Amino acid sequence: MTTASPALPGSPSELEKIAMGWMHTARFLTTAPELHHLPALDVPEIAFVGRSNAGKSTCINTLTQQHRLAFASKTPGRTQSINLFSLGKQGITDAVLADLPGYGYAAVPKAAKYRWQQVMANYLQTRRNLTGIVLLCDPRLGLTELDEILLDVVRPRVVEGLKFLVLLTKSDKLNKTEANKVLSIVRLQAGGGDVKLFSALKRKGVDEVARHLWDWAHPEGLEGQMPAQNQPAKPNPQTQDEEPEAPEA
Ligand SMILES: Nc1nc2c(ncn2[C@@H]2O[C@H](COP(=O)(O)OP(=O)(O)OP(=O)(O)O)[C@@H](O)[C@H]2O)c(=O)[nH]1
Ligand SMILES: [Mg+2]
Repeated sequence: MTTASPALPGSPSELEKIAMGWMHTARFLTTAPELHHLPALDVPEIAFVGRSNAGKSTCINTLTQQHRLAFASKTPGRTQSINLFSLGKQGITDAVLADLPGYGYAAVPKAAKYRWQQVMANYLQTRRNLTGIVLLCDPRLGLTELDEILLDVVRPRVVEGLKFLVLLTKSDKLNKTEANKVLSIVRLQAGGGDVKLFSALKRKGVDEVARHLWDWAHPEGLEGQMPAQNQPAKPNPQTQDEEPEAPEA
């Protein structure tokens, strides 16, 4: 393994750089207006959820360093389907990001609102490969009633190990005192879960969040990332009498 050179204060660490490179591999996979249109996948999936206009699509574009990957707009309700983006070097998908339509947009007709709430609750409760949820929240609104409902929906899965991160987006709109205040309030509301400040505009928290998501998708760490020629030789199964033993944790 290569030894990481010490990072200068404020500069991205070696792992953050790896995570940003990984994020940059993002490419469009598919769009699904309903749950049953989503392909069954066996790689970790990370969903971006939150109120309409919270900055989900912009956050994905910022993390992936691609301006037009996800549709972002001043008009709330811009994202109307579940959009999946593949991540992984050399065209090999090792994780997927999911950009979800936002909730809470007043101008959406009641029936459409209800339908979407059902689709989202279903997605969050049943998507088998869902590994982590990033809940984006405008810190000037804080966690709203609809966000609390979402927290209730996902709580049983979080208890079972689903990863969870709250991002306070548009933090460029707050001064330091306001930011610290909302950070501690939302930390309490989120029951001690991870809460971070984020700004697409000022690029605040970008490297750190990329690293966080990389960790979610690569629980085996850098060791699992070694190129094949550096890994210990695998026994040829055709020359084995028995099943190979599971690698040690
Ligand atoms: N100042 C500032 N504006 C932001 C930031 N992130 C997003 N925005 C703006 O917020 C608006 C909504 O952003 P989107 O990314 O489309 O929001 P969304 O959550 O995907 O919205 P829906 O698709 O409607 O659910 C756009 O005008 C963005 O430019 C940020 O960090 N700072
Ligand atoms: Mg969007």
